[in-house]
Amino acid sequence: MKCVGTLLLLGRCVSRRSLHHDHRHHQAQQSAGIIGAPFSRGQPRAGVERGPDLIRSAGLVHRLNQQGCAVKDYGNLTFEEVAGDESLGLMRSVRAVGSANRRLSEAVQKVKRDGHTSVLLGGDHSLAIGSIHGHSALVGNLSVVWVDAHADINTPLTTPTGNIHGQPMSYLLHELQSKIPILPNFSWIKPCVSARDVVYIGLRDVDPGEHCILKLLGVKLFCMTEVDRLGVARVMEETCDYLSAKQKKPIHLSFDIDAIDPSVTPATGTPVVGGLTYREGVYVTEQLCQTGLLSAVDMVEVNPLRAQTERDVQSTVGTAVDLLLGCFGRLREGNHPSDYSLPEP
Ligand SMILES: [Mn+2]
Repeated sequence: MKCVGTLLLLGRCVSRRSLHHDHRHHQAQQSAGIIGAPFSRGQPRAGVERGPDLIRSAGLVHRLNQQGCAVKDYGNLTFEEVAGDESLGLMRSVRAVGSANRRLSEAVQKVKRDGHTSVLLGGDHSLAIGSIHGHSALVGNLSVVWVDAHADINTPLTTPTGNIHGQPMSYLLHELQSKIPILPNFSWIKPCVSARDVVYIGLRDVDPGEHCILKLLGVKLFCMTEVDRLGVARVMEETCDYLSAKQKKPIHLSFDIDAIDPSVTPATGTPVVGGLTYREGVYVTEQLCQTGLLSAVDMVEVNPLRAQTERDVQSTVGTAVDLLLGCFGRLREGNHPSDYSLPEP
């Protein structure tokens, strides 16, 4: 709902703003449960399995602690080789993707059971299957905010590439269940998200089958055209209004680093020009944090082997860290602990 028109609406906006303020304090006390998933079989480019350790070595845990956020690092998951994982038509590594995500789903369930906001460090975006499945298994119905250059909603039958990192949403949506063929190691996946509970931000490279699905299901989306037209502030206002219009559900943020413009985050497998700026990306995380509903975050597709220079890697990883800090209450105006006492001379 927009902040224009009647006094009634104005009153709503004021009260929502004061809610936001309360949530800042609440959110700063949320704890992060970090899971590393060094997994790359959802796409063909090596290197994305290095994401979790790179993001950690850029100081993620220390910096979260510094801003008053408790952290438990659950370490990296291990994924064994899956024997006899032959291609099924175009589809590659189906069994490996299925079993890795099953393991991830169980790990996310454990993190949620322990009371943390789950943080998945990928790995490629096929991991959203296990991350969202596990999150939903513990908290029930949830909203998904998918920030990505791509919609990742191809079915195994519409995919032009066979890469499962371009398909995770199709396995998760109730509405697409009848379009998904039986796949080995995928039978444990139960659709757990409704199309009306999904918001896309940053789209600019959408395949024909994906576009058909998005229109057919009426999925809420802010492609780069909408970001240009409305500005990121209104995009986030409309996103938060849309998600809280019905019942307020826990939010799952699935952030593909390729949503950000490749001039800032070039170290990724499928860069697309014309993306979100660093500031727009950080703004998205700040606003989602302030809803007080952020319950799980994925940060995926950081691939150092796709960079030209060490500086490219640092810019990409540093941006991933800053986006995660934004999810946990970092404000660009500055932060201070509630028990901070000014020194007296
Ligand atoms: Mn993606």
